Amino acid sequence: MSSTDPFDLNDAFESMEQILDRLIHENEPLETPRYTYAIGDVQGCFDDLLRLLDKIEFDPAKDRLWFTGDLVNKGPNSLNILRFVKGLRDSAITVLGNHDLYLLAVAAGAVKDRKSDTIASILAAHDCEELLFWLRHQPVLHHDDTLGYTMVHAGLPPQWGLDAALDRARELESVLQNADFEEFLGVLYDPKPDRWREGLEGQARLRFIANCFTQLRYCDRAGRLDLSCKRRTATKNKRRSVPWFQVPRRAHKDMKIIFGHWASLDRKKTRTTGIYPLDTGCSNGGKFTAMRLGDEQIFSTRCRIKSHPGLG
Ligand SMILES: [Mn+2]
Repeated sequence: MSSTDPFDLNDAFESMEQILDRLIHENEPLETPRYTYAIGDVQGCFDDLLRLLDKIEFDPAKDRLWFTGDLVNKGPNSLNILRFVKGLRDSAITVLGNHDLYLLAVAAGAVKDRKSDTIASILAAHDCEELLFWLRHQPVLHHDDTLGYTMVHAGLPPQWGLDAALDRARELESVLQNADFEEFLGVLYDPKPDRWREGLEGQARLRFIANCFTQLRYCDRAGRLDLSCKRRTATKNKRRSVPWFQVPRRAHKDMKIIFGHWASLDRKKTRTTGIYPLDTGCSNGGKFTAMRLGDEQIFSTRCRIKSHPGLG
């Protein structure tokens, strides 16, 4: 690695401000990136992220990164991650995950933080307000027609195809970007309603949308969300929950969907056409994974940091 490499790990932390300065001042908008890489949940593992970027020889002037969300919490360096991804500007796209919404909810006083959280450094930072403003202006769904991929943090209910998912995403994003967004964060944490109908209104409608994009793992064949299920053994329950991407006749079966959130899902065993799970458990001492869009080559590094266990 050359001494001018922006991701030189030997002084990664000392030179954070220099790195960001350079990226902000030299990083022109990318009209046609050389490569686009989708990267699984970072969860505060900043130095592991830098090692992965080093491995793929990421150049912010030429390449673009997609992040599956949950940039923060669990790992030790959530503050640096936010500054870094924000500083990448048009070279990075992230969708919001449940931990990102949780950070916003804690900051808004809508929920109390937990002992295992590692977001205190963000809340105490001089640029906290600016970082959180940026964060709540990130999308919950990203779609690229040219590349042909769609990215969410968690999943989609079986009733939504691309157009419906895009509409629902823009509905939720407009609320998060509104001045009274804190009111919504106060009613976010409830698994009900668990089933989509077009007539859902108000906070119930928004909560269903947020639960799909940021929390979903299992649902039944009718699309009833089962947010209490985390593992495959849960499929034995009488509602016959299945992973959201294995519901028969789902409206999104022709889409290519990139997502995170589900570290215990075995990517190699998933083998569902068009389904790309990228959370490989970085914050729990697992691997960190990037997929190059187009040829779908996988790059991974083993993570060095074992952090607090908890919900993915
Ligand atoms: Mn998550």
